[in-house]
Amino acid sequence: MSLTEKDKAAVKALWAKISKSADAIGADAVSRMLTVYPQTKTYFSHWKDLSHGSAPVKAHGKKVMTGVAQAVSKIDDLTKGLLELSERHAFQMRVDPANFKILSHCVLVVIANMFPAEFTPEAHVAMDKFLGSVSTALSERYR
Ligand code: HNI
Repeated sequence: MSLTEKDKAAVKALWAKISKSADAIGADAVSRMLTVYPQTKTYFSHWKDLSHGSAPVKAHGKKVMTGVAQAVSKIDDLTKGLLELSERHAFQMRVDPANFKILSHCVLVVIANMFPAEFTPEAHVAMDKFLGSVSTALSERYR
């Protein structure tokens, strides 16, 4: 499902309100992913501590949200904008692309929780579609 101009505007408007908390959103989302879908831990076996609030979880949450910020800035062409990141996940990290949807869902849940007032139905549908498009773009290099 491609993003309409209205969706893009809604994503940018929501991002403007929540991006100052990006690190916290990322840390919580990664932590939830590892807890609820423990199979995702296989990619992070090189970390010393995978528990909630640990330094590597926080650092990784920050990294992931840098990727989301990049996606917001490249929202008009996500496939091209995220090509290099897709390449790294495909060939270096070798992440099963099914996991992109899992983490995206965790990000959505965290935003809904942290920003109930900003997470309007319009923002919700736009963000859901956006994260779906980000997952598709990250899967580009796997094909
Ligand atoms: Ni992901 C590194 C962005 C989903 C496993 N990831 C990064 C980096 C960014 C990033 C940015 C740092 C750049 C680099 O190292 O080249 N990752 C994103 C985004 C999503 C995502 C935007 C989805 C929304 N990554 C996932 C998922 C997994 C994942 C779902 C596995 C379950 N990522 C990794 C791993 C690394 C990584 C592993 C290297 C981290 C490290 O500590 O070495």
